[in-house]
Formats: sequence, C-alpha cells, structure tokens
Amino acid sequence: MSDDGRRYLTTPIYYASGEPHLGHAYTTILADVLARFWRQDGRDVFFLTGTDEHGQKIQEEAARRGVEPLALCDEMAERFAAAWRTLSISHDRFIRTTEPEHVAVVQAFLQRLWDRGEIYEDTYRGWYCVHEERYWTAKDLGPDNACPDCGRPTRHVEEKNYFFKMSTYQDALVRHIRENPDWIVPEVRRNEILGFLQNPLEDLSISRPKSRLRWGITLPFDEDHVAYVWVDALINYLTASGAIDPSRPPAEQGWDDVSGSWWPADLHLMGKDIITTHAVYWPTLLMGVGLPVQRQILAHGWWVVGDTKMSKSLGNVIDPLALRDDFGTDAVRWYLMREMPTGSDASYTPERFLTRYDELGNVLGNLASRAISMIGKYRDGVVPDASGTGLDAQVAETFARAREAMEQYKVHEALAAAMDLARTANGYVEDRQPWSQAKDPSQAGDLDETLATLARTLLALCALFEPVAPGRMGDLAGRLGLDGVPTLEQARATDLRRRPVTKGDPLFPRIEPSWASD
Ligand code: ME8
Repeated sequence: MSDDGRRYLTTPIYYASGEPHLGHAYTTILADVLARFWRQDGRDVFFLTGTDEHGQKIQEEAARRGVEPLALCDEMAERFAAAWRTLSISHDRFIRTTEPEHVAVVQAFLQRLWDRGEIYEDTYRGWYCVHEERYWTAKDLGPDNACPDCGRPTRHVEEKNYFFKMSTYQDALVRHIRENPDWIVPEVRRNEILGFLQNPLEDLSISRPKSRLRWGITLPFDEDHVAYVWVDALINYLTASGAIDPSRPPAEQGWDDVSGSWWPADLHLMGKDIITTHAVYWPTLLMGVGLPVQRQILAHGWWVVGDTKMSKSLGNVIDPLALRDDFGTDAVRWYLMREMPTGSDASYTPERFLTRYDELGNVLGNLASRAISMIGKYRDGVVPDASGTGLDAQVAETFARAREAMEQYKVHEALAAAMDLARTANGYVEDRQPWSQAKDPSQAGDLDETLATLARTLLALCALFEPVAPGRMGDLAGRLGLDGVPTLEQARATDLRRRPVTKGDPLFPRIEPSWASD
C-alpha cells in the first residue's frame, strides 16, 4: 500500500469471449466496495477494470460465431460495461486491450525488453490449452493430454517463439516475496507461489507465430509474430497508469521515472485461478524493463455451485443481472460481499441469498422505517433538538472495527460490524420503548433523545453501508434530509437536529422471487 493516501486498484480484465457472470461480478463488486470505502475514508482512488480482447480464445470464438474478432470484442466489451453500470460499479477507467494506446504501450514494453537483451528466439515444443491460454509440459497433463486446470483437451505445438529470460529473475522474485510478507495475500496463496518457486523457473514464451494466431499485437521487432495474450493483458495495468508515453522517443517514455503517474499499482485483485501470471510473470516482466513491481496482490476464492467452480462451460453460471431484476443491485452486492470471506470459496445457493436479503430488510430496513416513522408520528417529521449521542460509543467502535477489517480486506467482517450496529440500534428501540415514552409527557425529553439518537445512528449506518449498498443508502441519505451519503467523518460531524425527515417505501421490501415458485 502506498503511504501517500492514493490507491490504484485493479480487477482482472475479463475475456471478451464470454458473458459477464457472477464470478466476474464478485471480483468487480469487491473492488468497488474497496474503492468506495477508501474514497469515503478520504483517499484519492484510481479504479481500473476492462476487457482482455486478443488471443486464440477470442479468435476461435469469433470464427465460431462467423464474425470479425473486433466485432465480437465491441459487443462483449459493451456487455461488460453495461453489467457494471447496472451493478453500480464506480470504476474510473474501462480499458480494452484493442485500444491504440494499449497496443503502443505493449510494443514499447516489448521493444524495451528486446533492447535490454531480455528476449531470445528458440523453438517451443509442448502442449497448449486455448481455454486457459497457457502452455503445459507433458508431465503436467492429465489423461488424454487434458489441461490440468480446466480438463479440456490440449494441443501439441512446435513452433518458433520468442522467450523472455524469466528464469534470471527467480532469486530476485523469491527475495521480494520473502522480504514483503503482505505482498501476496492471503497467506495460503503466498505459500503456493513460494512452493511453485522452489522448482527452477523456466523462461516465458512471449510470442505466437502469425501463421497460427493472427489476432494479437504485432511484435515491434518481428512482424510475423504477435505477443502472447497474457503478456499483452498484464501490461494493461501499466497502460492505464499513464506511466509510459510511447508517442515520445524511447529515452523520454517514462521508464526511469514513474512519478506523476499511478504506477505502481497498490492492489491487483483477482481470483486464485490467475495468481501465477500476476505473482510470477508480471513482476518479473516489470523487473525486466526496470520498473517497480505492483505493491500488493489479493487473490480471492471461487463461487461454487455444488462442488464445482461456476463457469460457462459447465452450464451452471448464475446471471447476476437476473438476480438484480428481482431484488435490486444493492441486494446482489450485499449477498456476494457478506457471504464470502475474502480468500475462501463460497457456495451459491438461492436459500442463502434469500436469508441474507431478509437480514437487510429485517434489521437495517426495519430500523430505518421505524425510526423515521416514529419521528413522523411523535415529532411531526422533524429530528428533535436533543444531543442524539446515545449510541455514539457504539458507532465509534463500529467505525474502528470496520476500518480495521477493511484494511485486511475482510469486507464480510466490516459488513457484519455494520449490521451489528443496526441490531444494536433496534435493541435500543426495544429498551427505550419510545411508544411508552410518547404516552407520558414527563418523558418528552427522553423521547427527544431516543429519536435524535436513532436519526444520528441511521446516518452512521448510511455511511457504513454505502460501499456495499450505494443506491439504497443514497435514498436513505435523502430521507434524512441530506444531498448525498456522508463520509465516515461527515457522519460523525453532521448535526441532524431540527432537520425534516421523510418517510418512503421500504428500503428492502419483501419480495417473492420469480424463481421461488419453480
Ligand atoms: O482470466 N468465482 O479472464 P476471465 C469467483 N482475461 N471469481 C470468479 C469465478 C468464480 N467462480 N469465475 C471467474 C482471465 N471469476 C484473463 C485475466 S488479467 C491481466 C487477465 C473471476 O474472464 C475471477 O476474478 O477468465 C477470475 O480471476 C476472473 O474472473 C477470470 O476472468
């Protein structure tokens, strides 16, 4: 993490060969919740997502559909961008690897590796999995030469390739991982990479002959070859940072001084399936061009259905937008964030989705609706002129718990803390019994205090839940008479006394999902 208060945060760029699904939505929402939380905490955030548009997988999918690769990518990039709009993703940039700027940065990057003597030519003999876009050696393969990752058949290839001297960076990489215990989190993934690095690291094939693959970025030093799609894709993080300006002469492109750009990234977020490319290929490539490596890698777990990772090929993909149609964006975000401890796997079930949704309605929604309607009923819809500090200690404790959990990326714990505060506030209503206080004129001051405390706590909850439920919390802020959701600091400092509040429809209404009757 940078100590200058800035945060450059990335998601993987997703393959433009398939539709966005719940797994993609999870990573992107997790990144969004972090970005929103950091912004709320006063940091300057640059949040990047996008689509991975070159390589054999895209070329073959386009051929299968009978369209040009770029036409397929245009359509799918828009599909992802639309999904992120409906899921309230607040990214600052959506990058596509077919953009001319990215193509130029990839070429400048490869040229620099070439100029520094980091690349050589050789014959590659081995096995290739198009779905994972990865090479394997015979000893890695499963029965019938199946890919060890996805189980699909691999193809034997023998061709001229260019290789990056990745092996020369093995010691430097191991040292970096050992000296920076938090560089890869969670620890299980760090150990996985250290285990992988106990074996000799091979050099990395970074090109494909155009005779086999046309859909890629042409190498600047050999126009019969294109860049390997993973090398092309990883460089997106650098392109978007603005560190490299390929329109300038090589010596002035920014390789020796990244100040003034967003590089190095503070956090690369991804699923555990693609940790090796991010924790081994990418940092060694950066060392090869002489740039600082990314500051941290966070690899999360998988959403599974039954025992199987969700993926399109298995036909068990859940469409997050369909869930959203029934329950709203915030409910999908809440379920995904509250249900999965960052780093572990979680199982998607409709029953758990409903249970988590009910929690939103019964605890947070219920608190908001009863607090605002009692202010309406007993005080003509105006927050009473009382301190409202009855739960301030609990609010402060919750802010501290949430902040600490978020620093460790334990989003589910930060949200559990926020929900506990809402529960505490409901308990406070039961204890104080405002309906009894209202019957006794001598308790008018106590009733004022009860209602003002509920309004003030609602404001704190509004700030705490905003990263996960930005739409509904925007509504709640409006009902409390504010223009927008406050930051954590503002929630503490805002004085709600004598402000009018407005009743509205339930924030999280009871819903009979369309699939419940199946
Ligand atoms: O790998 N559970 O793209 P991709 C949780 N283009 N997350 C999941 C998931 C699941 N079941 N399934 C997918 C690529 N994901 C490359 C990345 S980056 C330079 C290039 C998420 O479309 C998770 O973040 O296959 C995973 O890492 C990513 O989608 C893979 O997306």
